[in-house]
Amino acid sequence: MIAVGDLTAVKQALRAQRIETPSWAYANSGTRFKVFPQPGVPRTPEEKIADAATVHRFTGVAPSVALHIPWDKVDDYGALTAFARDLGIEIGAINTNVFQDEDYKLGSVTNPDAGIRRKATDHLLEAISIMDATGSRDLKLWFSDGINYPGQDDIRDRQDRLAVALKETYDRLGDHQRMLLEYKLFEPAFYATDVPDWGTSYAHCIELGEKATVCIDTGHHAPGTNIEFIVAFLLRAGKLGAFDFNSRFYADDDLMVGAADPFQLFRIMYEIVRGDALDPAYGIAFMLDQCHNIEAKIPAIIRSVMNVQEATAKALLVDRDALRTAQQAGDVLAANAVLMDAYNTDVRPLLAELREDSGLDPDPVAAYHRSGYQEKIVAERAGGTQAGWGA
Ligand code: PSV
Ligand code: MN
Ligand code: MN
Repeated sequence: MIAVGDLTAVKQALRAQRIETPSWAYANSGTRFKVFPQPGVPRTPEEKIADAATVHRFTGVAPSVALHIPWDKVDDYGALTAFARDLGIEIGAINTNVFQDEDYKLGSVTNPDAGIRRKATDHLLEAISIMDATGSRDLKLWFSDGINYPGQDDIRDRQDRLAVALKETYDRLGDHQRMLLEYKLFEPAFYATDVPDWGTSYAHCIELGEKATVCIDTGHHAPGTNIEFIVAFLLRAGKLGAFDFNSRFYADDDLMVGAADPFQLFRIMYEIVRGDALDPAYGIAFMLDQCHNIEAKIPAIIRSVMNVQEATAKALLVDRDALRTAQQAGDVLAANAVLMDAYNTDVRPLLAELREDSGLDPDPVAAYHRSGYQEKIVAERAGGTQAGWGA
């Protein structure tokens, strides 16, 4: 059982929690086989921002939206920022795209062709100029770079090329800007990816300096990888900068966070709580990186935000004193039981109460369905755009 005094701190932490939603999750998406268009999806960056603001309106904890360049390219980023602010949200991380151009067939910043490397690096620099206009703190880098066949290119030279591009980009960052380096085991490269794992990302970030940190996308690991270990390690090293949350059953499935393995999400959030890293002031960006190919998008994103909140609430309910005592005593079963007690607590009433205290509907998905927003966007928007993949 949880003492009432503890609950006050739990509620306070949950109230302060922030989750960023991605612009591309609001747009049409699919697999390499088929994109199933949905009525009412956004046609412009402004409409994606409006949907993100709607998610924030019903959840109260999603006050920023990540953009993806060039999918969200506009002429005036200052105006776009003002537009977002008028709707009550901020523009968050700027995601770069050096994977959808013919030139990048053999890689972007690791391409053997210096001219193509220049073009890719220039795109990263351009993204920082966009950050200057939007006031964004984070530049998020994901590289599809890699090779498909042994011998195709020199693995070590590619690391050198990567380091050069990262350094030039890092040096362009302003005082209050950061670089998030995301890793991914495979896909689209199937033999050797240039940033395949947290260790590679970590090593480059160490070389670059304190403004470079690792982004953990929960879908980017080999099956069975202990992600909470990575979280604990990077927190200890001061190098965890962000999460891209999503769920996977097989590969980079981009399903709703907490859908495939809510227990894993709880274990991750426990390490965050253990590291006192939940508060936005600590500096970790908790972002979603998902695609809603067959389910309704806005309700799925609201649900995802709620799933993160539920895992977080359970993590906050872990009796850390009891856990420490059991661990120190070497009482394996008692220690495990402390964790499981928290995980098995139904936190939905607590979160419902918290929402009501903040003037929100206790059931954000139901409130969204009642709001008429979906009907409005279906009526107003004809021919929504595609997120970018799966064309
Ligand atoms: C591709 O795997 C990817 O899903 C990465 O996770 C990026 O974060 C995302 O696309 C947006 O570029
Ligand atoms: Mn990602
Ligand atoms: Mn991904």
